[in-house]
Formats: sequence, structure tokens, C-alpha cells
Amino acid sequence: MTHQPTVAGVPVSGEHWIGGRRVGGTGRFTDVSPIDETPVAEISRGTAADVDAAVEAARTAFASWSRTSREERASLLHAIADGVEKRLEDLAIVETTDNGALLRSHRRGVMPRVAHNFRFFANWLVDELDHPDFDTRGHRNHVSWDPAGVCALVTPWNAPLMLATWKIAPALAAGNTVVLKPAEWTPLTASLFADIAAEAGLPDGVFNVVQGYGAEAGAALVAHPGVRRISFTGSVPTARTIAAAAAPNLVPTSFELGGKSPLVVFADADLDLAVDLAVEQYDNAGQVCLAAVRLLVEESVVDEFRARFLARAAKLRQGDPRDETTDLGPQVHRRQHEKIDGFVRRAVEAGAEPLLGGGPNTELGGLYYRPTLLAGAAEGSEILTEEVFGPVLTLQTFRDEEDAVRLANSTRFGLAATLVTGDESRAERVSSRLVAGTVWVNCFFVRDLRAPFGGSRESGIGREGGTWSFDFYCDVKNSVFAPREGN
Ligand code: TXE
Repeated sequence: MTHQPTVAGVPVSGEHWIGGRRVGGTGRFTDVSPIDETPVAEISRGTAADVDAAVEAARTAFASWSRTSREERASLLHAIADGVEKRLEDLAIVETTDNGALLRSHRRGVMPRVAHNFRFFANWLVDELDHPDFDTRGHRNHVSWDPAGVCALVTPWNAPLMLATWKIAPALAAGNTVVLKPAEWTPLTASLFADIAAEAGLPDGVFNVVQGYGAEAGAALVAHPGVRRISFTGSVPTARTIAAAAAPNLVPTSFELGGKSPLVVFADADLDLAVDLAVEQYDNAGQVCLAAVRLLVEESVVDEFRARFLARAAKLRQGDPRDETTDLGPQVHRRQHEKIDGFVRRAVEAGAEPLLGGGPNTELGGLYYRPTLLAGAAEGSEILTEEVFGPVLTLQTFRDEEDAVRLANSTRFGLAATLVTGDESRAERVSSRLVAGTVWVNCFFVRDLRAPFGGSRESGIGREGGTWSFDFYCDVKNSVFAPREGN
């Protein structure tokens, strides 16, 4: 009998989940917790053969799942949400152990939202999806939302289950079947989720997981001719590789990629609010695609802003993410930790000044990086244009509204932007000129699943949420019915 690993007493599995069964595969690699860099579980290293088996299982299951009624699918999605809520504590501790994000956020924010993702798309499917029929010279147009087929979902490590379920829930709601390839650094909640979905009654083969490395399992999945949709959240270079792999099969892709979002603070802003919003950007140790990492502050208030920011940031507590009082945990992996440090070192060598942090937290050791604020970086320099994906913010000033818009739009990305201003007409004016999928005014991270979410420029292709998700996961069909004789 093989040894079943556990995390805080919760049994976990690193095996694939194919056709409703655990499948071990041939090779293995070790999953390590970023909290203390200790091994957690052995993970199956997926191959092209594992991907073939998963796509085949999904294809077989599609025949009947795609014909279930909307009500039936919605009720299964609600049952999955119930299961997530029942096992919320297990999911929270496993996710924290695997990716190092705060346990309290997983308990109170992230995992409840995982359940909500299923309820939302279940309700949307039943209550919101349809357009009313419309008439063309007596002919009735009817738009239907046909499931597309097998969906390949490739997901990252910064919010593993949360980001995966933004994709899984609408894909299943639409009547598709799924093969998920979770990030190799955070494989465990996908596996736990497979148990929950099976217990909820999801038929075998409707949801499958192939574990493993991106260049192996991921690459085989996105190039597979049996796949009809690819949805990916991750880095820009990987998106380019996936786009090339999808091209020969002409498979529609949805990409949610990186960002370098600005937080623009005007002199008329409530500065305490601006500081709170700025400090919030250290959440999840800065590993958030949306994070407003470029603090752009109007010249006349920058001294005051800086002083209040440093006083507030000094209170942040860094440490074990399982501790309720911790604000910042570790980075997810040694590779990311080193990458962040490289960005900061090069910025300082090029003349930036660390006003806060500026290196690893040597007291904690391991993968803990100090919350950092850099000022004085040259416009166009690496630290102001490349995604760092760590607890590293930069501070710049602007002269006036025109200058603020210019700086805010001065990267290759366009995911989000946050404005802090007391002037409503300025908020409208500036937000209309920003290149961003989401603009927040005097707030941050308010997310409604009815709204489109995604990025412009190199931040992505497509939008997720409400209708936009169904647009992607369905083959939308228009049927035109001639008038009945005698009518
Ligand atoms: O991402 P990758 P990495 C950004 C962030 C971070 C950087 C690198 O800047 O520092 O990306 O992170 C799978 N075919 N974001 O290297 O490689 C991989 O196994 C198919 C932003 O971890 O994009 C994993 O499951 N799949 C971001 C997933 O892609 C492949 C979240 C993401 O990994 C593949 C994460 C291939 N050839 C990183 N190569 C966000 N938008 O939130 C890799 N993968």
C-alpha cells in the first residue's frame, strides 16, 4: 500500500484524477511548502500519455454531460459549492501549506469565493443567460449556447483553487468537460477539489486533473487536438507558447496574464484612504496580478503620503501564514524569491532608493521577502515596467492630470488601475483615458462576477465573468425559424 500524505491531518493526493479515478502515472516530483521549505507530497509528473487519457475521458463524458438540462447542471454546481463549504477548513489549510498565502484569507475570503463561483455560474445559467428571441421580417431568431467540448484549463500558483474555479465553474455550467493542469508548485487543492466534485455527484470524466510540469503535461494538453477551448492564467511568455500551440487546431484561447497596475493619488484625495489602499498592495506577499504596484502621487502631497505610508507599513507583521496575526507570508517558491531579489538589486544598482525593505527578511530566513518601497527609479527602467510579482512597490510623482495619465499608461500591460481622488468628474475623466480592464475609484479589489474581468495589451485576451465566460465556453448559435403557415 502506498503511503497517503497528509497536511495538518487532511489526507492529500498528488496523483492525477482521470475518468473518476486516481491515476499514479510514471514519474514523480516533490511538492514543497514555502512556509519552511519542507516536502509535503510526491506529485505525479504528467506525460503526453496521461494527457491523452484525460482528454479521452473528458471526450467520452461530454456525450452525456453536454445533454443534461441546465437545471440538472445548476443543481450539481450548487452541490459542489455545498461540498466546498463543508470542507472549507481542509481546503484553507492545504492551500496555505502549498502556496504560503494567509490562512485567514483562505478561510474568510478565498474559499467562500470558491463556493460562490459555483453558485454564481449555476444561477446565471438558469436565470440570466438567454437573450429574448427577436424578429426579422416575421422570422424568429433564437440564440442558443451550445457547449464547446473539452476545455483545457491551465492555472497558476498565486491563488490556485480560486483562479481554477473561475474557469471550472462556467466551463461545467455551459455543459463542457474539463481537463485541469494546476501549477506544479501548488497541486494539492485541485486534487482535493476532485474528491469534492465526485462526492457531489459529478459524473466520472466530466472533471479531470493532470498534474505535472508546464513544459510537459501543460504543453501536451494545450496542443491536444481533442481540446476545444484553452483558458490560461499565468505569464506572458507562457501565453505566447500556448497561443502558438493552439494555432494549428484553431482553438479559442482566453488569457489572463500579468500586470503593472498604477495607484494614482491626486492631491485632492483622502490621503489616509490612499495609504490604506497602497499598503493593501502587499497582500498575498505581492503575488497578485491586479496589484497596483506603481504608486503615482501628485507632487504637492508626496511628502505627506510617504510619511503616512511608511508609518502604516511599519506595522505590517511578516511571518508564518497560518498565524492569525500575520499580514505577509513567504513567497511561493525559491525561484520567485530569487527573481524578486534580482529585480530589487538591479533597481538599486541603477539608482533607485529603498525607502522600505529592499531585501529578504533574514530574521525569518527561507522565502520571506521584506515589504519594499523603491523611489527614484528612472522612467522606463526595468523596475517600473516589468512585473515583479512580489511585495515590491515603487513611488513616482506626477505634475498634473495629463502627466498622471501618461505615467499610468506607460507600460506594456493594461490589467487594472486604481484612482484616489475627491473629485468625481476627474475620476470619470481620468478613468476613461486609462488602458485597463478594471478601474477602481477610491477602492480596490471589489469584484462582482457579473462584471468582465481581464486585461488589455499584454495583460491578456478575453474577459471572464457573467456573459463573457459563457461567450467563451460556448459555441453560440443563431437559429432562424420561418413564420408558420397561416400565421
Ligand atoms: O508562470 P507560468 P510562472 C507571472 C508573474 C510570475 C511569472 C512567472 O510575473 O513571476 O508569471 O511565473 C503552466 N504549456 N504570473 O513561471 O509559466 C505552468 O505549469 C502549457 C502572473 O509560474 O505562466 C502553470 O500551471 N502550460 C500570473 C501555469 O502555466 C504551461 C500568475 C503558469 O505558469 C507551459 C502566475 C507550457 N509550455 C504567474 N509552461 C497571473 N496572471 O496572475 C508553463 N505552463
